[in-house]
Amino acid sequence: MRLSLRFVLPLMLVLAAIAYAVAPMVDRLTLTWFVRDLDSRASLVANTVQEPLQELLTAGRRVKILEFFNRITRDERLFAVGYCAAPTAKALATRSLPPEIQCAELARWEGPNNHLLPSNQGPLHVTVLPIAGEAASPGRLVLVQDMSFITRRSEETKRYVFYLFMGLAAVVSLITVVVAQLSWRGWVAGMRSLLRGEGLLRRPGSSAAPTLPGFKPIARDLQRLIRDLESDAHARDEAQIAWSPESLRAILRSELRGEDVLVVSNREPYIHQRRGDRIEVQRPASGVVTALEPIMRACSGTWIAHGSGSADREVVDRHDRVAVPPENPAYNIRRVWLTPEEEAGYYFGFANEGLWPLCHIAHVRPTFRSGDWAYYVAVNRKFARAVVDESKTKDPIVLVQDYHFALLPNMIHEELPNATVITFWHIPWPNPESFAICPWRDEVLEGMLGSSILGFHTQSHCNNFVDTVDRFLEARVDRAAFTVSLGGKLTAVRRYPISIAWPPNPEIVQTSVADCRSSMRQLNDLPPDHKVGVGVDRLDYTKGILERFSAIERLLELKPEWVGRFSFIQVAAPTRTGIEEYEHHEAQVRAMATRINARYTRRGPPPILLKIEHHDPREVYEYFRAADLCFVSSLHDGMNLVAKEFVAARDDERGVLILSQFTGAARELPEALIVNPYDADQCAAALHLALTMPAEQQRDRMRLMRGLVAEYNVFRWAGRMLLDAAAMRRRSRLIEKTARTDT
Ligand code: ADQ
Repeated sequence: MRLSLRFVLPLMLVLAAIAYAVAPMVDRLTLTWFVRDLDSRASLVANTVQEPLQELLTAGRRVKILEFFNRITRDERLFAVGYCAAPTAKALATRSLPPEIQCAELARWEGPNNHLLPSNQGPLHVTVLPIAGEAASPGRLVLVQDMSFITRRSEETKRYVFYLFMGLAAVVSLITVVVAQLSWRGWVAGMRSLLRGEGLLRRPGSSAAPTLPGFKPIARDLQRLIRDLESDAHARDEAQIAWSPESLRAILRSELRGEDVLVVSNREPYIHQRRGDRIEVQRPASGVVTALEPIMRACSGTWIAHGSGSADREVVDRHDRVAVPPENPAYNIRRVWLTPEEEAGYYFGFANEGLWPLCHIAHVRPTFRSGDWAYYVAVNRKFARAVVDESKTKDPIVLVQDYHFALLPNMIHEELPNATVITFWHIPWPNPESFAICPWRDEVLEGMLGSSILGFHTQSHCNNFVDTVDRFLEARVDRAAFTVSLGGKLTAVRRYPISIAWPPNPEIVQTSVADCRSSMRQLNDLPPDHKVGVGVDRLDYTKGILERFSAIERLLELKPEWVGRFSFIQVAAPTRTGIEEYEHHEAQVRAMATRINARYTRRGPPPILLKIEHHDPREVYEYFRAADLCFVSSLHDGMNLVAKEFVAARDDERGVLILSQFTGAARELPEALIVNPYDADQCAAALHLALTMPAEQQRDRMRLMRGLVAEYNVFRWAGRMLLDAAAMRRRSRLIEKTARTDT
């Protein structure tokens, strides 16, 4: 509209100016025509009156002549009539004859252009014509005609010309504006979809072929530019920030001030357990809680999670909320209650017997049951309702955690289309062939694509996901921008490698390395100079604990000098008990440790010390600090935080990390001894190398790894996702604003 006015007003002004210049020309032209008409009319009148006038003159009847003249001037346009017999005579004329017209001066009116006489009544037209009379020489007939009607007509003509030009201006403007609007709208629509990242290759909401091919080069250039600017900004921002809970909070305050932030995870950050007549608050040792809690504190957000503690129901209010941390409440947990059947189907069934083995290539068959799937759908729906209940605005930022909630992003998107859903998938994403066996593969993919940002630990997980979508869904995949567009919803697929808090909490590293070494050896009846390796895992088949034991056995076979001089302490937390596969795995782990120990116990301490129990983080860090090496042999692992925790624990810059090549961590920690856990000989060689590695080399490797973990800590992981979400929201608000001002 504004654009139209900007264009039409100048056009109208130009055309008005033209009309103003043209009108006098038209006026002069019409005046000439009118004068010519009056001349002809005068001749006509003269011819008509000639005969009767001559008769009256011959008869010398002056009074009759005057009556005759008065009669003919009744014609409203004939103003006056006179007759001059000679230049010296007095005019015989109607009273209306202007005094300027004297018989002696009639020559003045006889020239071709001398007919106009201005007067008070308006201009008059004077015609002088010869008439034969009683004298020898001809007299002169004077006809004076009223020209005021010409002035009136001239005014009308000018007005008409002006209106004509204005009408013309309006028509031209209208046509121009319609044409301009049509092409502008097309352009704006193109730019808008381009900025949304959809490019201009497709109509919104359709996966049809390109509609505006002319925009393709601009689209590509602009997208590239935006990407370059964004990655530059990332690199600059990230390099400049020392990531800590404080800097994360500060960034949130500046970038996401006043935003409504929600976290959804299966596990809650604080669990209330009943111990007799006391209620105890447990804080699960989880890197994710450590990373997300500063966000919750900064935004006073709400954390939605399954209420699984035995006293959880006792402490919530009537909205199922409880303020945490208990000692200094800063945010709320909203607890979602699940029936035992729901928990069995959604958590143990579809999530842990279906998706977990499906996404980990660990050669354990996934089990898919339609009953489990039904519970998975229902529980995701339950959490979606909780998200809607808890959001204070129509466009909250929702951080969805992990494979328990594959369907939740789209369910949120359906209810709150303006929400920014950031989904982080903590486990690997397999290749399309492996994923294809899931009977609800399309539903899972479509559910995840309700996210605005979908995060994985590594680029290869991102690639696998995009390949899977490309193979099975009618979605538009942009591999340059790494975005997927399904049904008009755009999802950015990004790599956000998770990490741990840095620096580690001083409480968990307060015992010196020397004290940790001696106390741990004493506790386990090991000699002071005994070499010790450590493994810390959930008792999960993906962690490669059996392969680790095989490598230890192989070491003892290949390098018998280590028998009785080296022991491996395996700390294994029971997990997902109740699932047959896990029970079977635990039995296998126990049996293998027993068998190997039986084989070598005769010559000193047992090679494997198996501790199947949960330890608190401080105890775990004491094992890390006491050990000579840490062995992470996962068969497939999204990241593996144990590797990073071992590095963080070694402020003495000693100790060697042996790390499976199938962990996300292996991409970030190349200074570890990288191994294939399926290759027992190679792993045995790595163990030997670690046990004999000079202190200097240990220090060099450890220093580099510690630098990386310090720089890419968990606050950076969370901060980067939120900065990306903030940028995305700014961009879409800008597009909305542009759309509003254009309509
Ligand atoms: P997990 O499979 O649980 O995590 P991991 O990353 O190693 O694997 O984290 C395990 C955590 O549990 C560590 O903090 C560790 O210290 C702790 N832990 C292990 N055994 C313990 C024990 N016996 N007692 C006490 N604590 C113990 C999933 C993915 C990973 C990904 C993380 C984070 O499978 O690939 O790195 O999420 O995204």
